[in-house]
Amino acid sequence: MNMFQVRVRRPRMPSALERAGPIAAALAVALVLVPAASSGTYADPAGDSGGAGDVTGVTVMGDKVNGQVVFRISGTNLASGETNPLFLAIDSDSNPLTGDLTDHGTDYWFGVDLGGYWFGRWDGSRWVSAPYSTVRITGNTSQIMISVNRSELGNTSAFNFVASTLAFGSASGYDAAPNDGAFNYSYEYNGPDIVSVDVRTAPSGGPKAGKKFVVTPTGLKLPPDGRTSSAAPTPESYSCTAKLGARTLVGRATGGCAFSIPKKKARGADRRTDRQLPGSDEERPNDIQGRLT
Ligand SMILES: [Ca+2]
Ligand SMILES: [Ca+2]
Repeated sequence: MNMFQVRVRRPRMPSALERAGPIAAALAVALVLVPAASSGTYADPAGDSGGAGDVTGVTVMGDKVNGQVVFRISGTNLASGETNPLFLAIDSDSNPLTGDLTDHGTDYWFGVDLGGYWFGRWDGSRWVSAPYSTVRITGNTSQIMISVNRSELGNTSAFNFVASTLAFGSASGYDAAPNDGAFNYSYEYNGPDIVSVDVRTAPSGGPKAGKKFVVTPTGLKLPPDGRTSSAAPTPESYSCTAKLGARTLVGRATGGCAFSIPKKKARGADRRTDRQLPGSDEERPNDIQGRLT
């Protein structure tokens, strides 16, 4: 699973929450997000490809120890002929401003058709053949599997990618997964590398004794992927756990993210308790800090 802890901790809370008093100081909320593309599984709609192969999903599995990564691209009519190829574009440095700037900053590129495949890399000014000693491509028209080691992908640890199809000749059509921007995959997290998350709370000023306190994630920030939409992606689902001091609060409503704050301050509630929460490993690099707005 690809889950991300968002610990809304006092040290980074905005001033409004800092002024909210001892309850805010003692409350530690952990938010677990399941982003759009959890567990390395990425979806694309069916029926949006015209006469081209229709990509409906990509599953990515990377071994962060040996570096092999496997893309399992599912759909219909995939790579079914020389006029209906399948492409996998990889922006190996998750940077749309390096590589082929006309194509999401793609640095490596697979083209697969019925007869074989081509694997290329951007050499700074043009596409050239890439070393392929670790590449294996197998499958059929409903699933194509592309396996490659990161040693032949610029030793990437996280990358953007797009799976696409293009039919030309008698049939015509095109499909891109995703429709806008690119998917992101991190070996470390077996899914997208979430940079941060925006969180809304009610009341906006922070928890108050005797009142309900609700946490809602409003948008995920992922590495830049060249998307044109300004709307932030949202998690597919999320859940919350909360402690007030040493006391666990029972959450209700969506994701269990609505908490009834007791009227009296819990004994032993202080910031140290927050830091002693199980799993609150403050050194984890991908910890996400909720931004309370
Ligand atoms: Ca599709
Ligand atoms: Ca790039």
